[in-house]
Amino acid sequence: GKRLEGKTIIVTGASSGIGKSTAIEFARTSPKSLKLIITARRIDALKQVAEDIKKEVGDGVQVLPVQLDISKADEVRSFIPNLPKEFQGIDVLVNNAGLVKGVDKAGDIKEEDIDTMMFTNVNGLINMTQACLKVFRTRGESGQGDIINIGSIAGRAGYPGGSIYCATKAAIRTFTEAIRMELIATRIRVMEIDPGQVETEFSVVRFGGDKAKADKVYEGVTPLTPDDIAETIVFAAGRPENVVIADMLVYPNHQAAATVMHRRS
Ligand code: NDP
Ligand code: 8X3
Repeated sequence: GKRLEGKTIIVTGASSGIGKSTAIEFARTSPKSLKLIITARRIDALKQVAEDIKKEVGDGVQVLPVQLDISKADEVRSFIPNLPKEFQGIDVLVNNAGLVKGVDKAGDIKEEDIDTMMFTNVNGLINMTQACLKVFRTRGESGQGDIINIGSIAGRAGYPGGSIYCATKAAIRTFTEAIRMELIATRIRVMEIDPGQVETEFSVVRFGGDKAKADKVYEGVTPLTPDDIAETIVFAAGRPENVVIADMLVYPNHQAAATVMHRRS
C-alpha cells in the first residue's frame, strides 16, 4: 500500500504470465499515484494489460506500455532515455522477462535456441539492471532503488532437457548475489524470487506453441498461478526500506525439487 505510493515501477515480460499478474497486483496494492512501465515484445498484449488495469483500479495508476525486446542490447540501451521524462525516475525494476526453448539434450540443442535463452534470460536481465542502476545511483546519498530478479528452481539444480535454461537461471543467481555485495554501501536492494512450477505460457513457448504438449506438464498437479508469484514480488517490493527479501523459493504443494513432483494418478 503506502510504501509503494508515488513509485515508478518497471516490469519486463508483462504481456503474459507472471509479469502481467505482477503489473496488475502492483496496481491493486497501490492504486494511487503509481507509475507502471510495462514492457515486452507484444505491444498489443501490453496495451490490453493497461486497459485491464484501468478498468479494475481506475486512473490513479499511470500505465505506460512500451515495446522492448530485452535480448537486443541496443534496444535496452536507448530504452530509458526514450521514456517520457516523468517515467524516467525508476524506483523498482522487476526483471521477469524470460523463456525456455525446447527439451533437447546437449549435443542436439539448436544454436538459435541457445542464443535466444542466453540473450534474453542472461544478457537482457544484466543490461536492464545496468540501465536502471544508472538511475538508482543518482538518488539519495549513495543510490537507492529495488531490483527484483525472477530466477527459478531451475537455477538451483540442473535437470535433463533443461541444461541451457538451467544455466541461464544459475547465471542470474550468481549475478544477483555478486551485485548485492557490490552495492552494499548503497540503499539499493537486490532481491531474487525463484518459482517452482507456475502455469503460464512458459510451457507453450518451450514446446514451440504445442498447447497439448504444454497441458501435459500440468496434468495431475495443481501448479502455482501467476498471481501466487505476483503476490510475493509485490510483498518483497513493499517491505520497509531496511528489509531485503534476498532470496525466496516458492513451490506448489506437489513439488519438492525441479524434478520431484507428485502427480495424482
Ligand atoms: P510467459 O511465457 O507467460 O511470460 C514470459 C514473458 O517474457 C512474456 O511476457 C514475454 O513477452 C516475455 N519475453 C520473452 N522474451 C522476451 C524478450 N526477448 N524481450 C522482452 N520480453 C520477453 O512465462 P512466465 O510468466 O512463466 O515467465 C516469466 C519468468 O518466470 C521467466 O523469467 C521464467 O523463466 C520464470 N519462471 C517461470 C516458471 C514457470 O514454471 N512458469 C518457473 C520459474 C521461473 P513477449 O513474448 O511479448 O516478448
Ligand atoms: C521453470 C521451472 O522446472 O519447469 O523455471 O524448468 S522448470
